[in-house]
Amino acid sequence: MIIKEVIVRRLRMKMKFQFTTSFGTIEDKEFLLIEVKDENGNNGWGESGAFQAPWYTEETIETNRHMLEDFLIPALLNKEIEHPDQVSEIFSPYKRNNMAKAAIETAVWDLYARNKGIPLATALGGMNTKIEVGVSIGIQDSVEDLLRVIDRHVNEGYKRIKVKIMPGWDYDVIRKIRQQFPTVPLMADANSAYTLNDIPLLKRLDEFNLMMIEQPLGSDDIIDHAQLQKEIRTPICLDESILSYEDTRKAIELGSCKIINIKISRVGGLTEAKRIHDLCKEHGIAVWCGGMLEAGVGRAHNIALSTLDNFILPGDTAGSSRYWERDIIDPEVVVEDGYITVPEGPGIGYEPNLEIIRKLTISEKTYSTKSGACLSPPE
Ligand code: OSB
Ligand code: MG
Repeated sequence: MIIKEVIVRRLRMKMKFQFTTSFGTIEDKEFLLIEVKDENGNNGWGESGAFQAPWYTEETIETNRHMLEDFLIPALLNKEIEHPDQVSEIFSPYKRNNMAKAAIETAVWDLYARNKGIPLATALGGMNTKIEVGVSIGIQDSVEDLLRVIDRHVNEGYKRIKVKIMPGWDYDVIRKIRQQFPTVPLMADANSAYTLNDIPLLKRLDEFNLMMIEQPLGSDDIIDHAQLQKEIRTPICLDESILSYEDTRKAIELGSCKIINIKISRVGGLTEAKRIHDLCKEHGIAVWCGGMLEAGVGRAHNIALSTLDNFILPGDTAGSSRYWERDIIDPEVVVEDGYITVPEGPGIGYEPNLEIIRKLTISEKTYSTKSGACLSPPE
């Protein structure tokens, strides 16, 4: 296939709740939606995980737009592509900017699977027909509020509860959760809020039988995490500090974690996500699929990836109705008894709803060879 046209849309979507983490609060969601079209007019869809501010990684919607417009789209347009694995090759001269890369690489994967008439999950080598999901719950105004939100999600059937923690919202909060929910599969995500000075506190969390603690230390660290893992029984899961296969290899070698949260956007696309998955499997490191509060297209990619066999822990890919009044895909993502049934249609298996997408679009730009809007990439 040959990519002849790329449409970059910026959408604004109202979230049903504010999402507070140790790094800040996300209210309404803005993100880039990418549509690629091939020489036959067939299309594929991708979504960027970048937020408005660089508080999870260094990327933002604007840095993504810049990377896409000035480098990634020009590098891709008019190239003959036999397999989506080639896209990360084509992008390799450009350093990092993983979310910008993933947004368009995932769209090419969708297009490829649609053209083959197979589900994206199948194109990736995934076999699971349903995936187990949990829910990630932000910091609330009070512990009582948090307990109510947890109760609601446990009753909805979610298979594990993840709560965000930060200094001042940690030990006592988890203790109260455990009092009310002694056996619920529970984990905590610190988004980098602690340092090695907090080892005594992090050790005390061992008494709550958490499934894991996610990214307790520096967002770029794998050294201190290795030291911490020696001191605590709770398995460490890395999120922010794993940006590539190479990061994964080093973290495993150092013993920095026992579990990895794979996010397609953070690692630069599905090809890299799959490589990380395979390496973890080889080393007995369990993985699960993280989330970026995605709308339907990004959510659909997460579901397809989660069908690979080492995704043995519940992911953060909750149902559409948890986030949105109305998602941008048909059908919406439905969670039943803690499971999502993997769609069987071609590509991501959900249809982006153009009428809804148009209503949410705040800007849109089309790139094609004809428009001449692109700088040429280095040869
Ligand atoms: O650390 O996993 C995280 C959302 C935004 C940025 C970082 C994270 C998260 C989540 C939400 O935990 C997961 C989701 O429901 O999509
Ligand atoms: Mg996290």
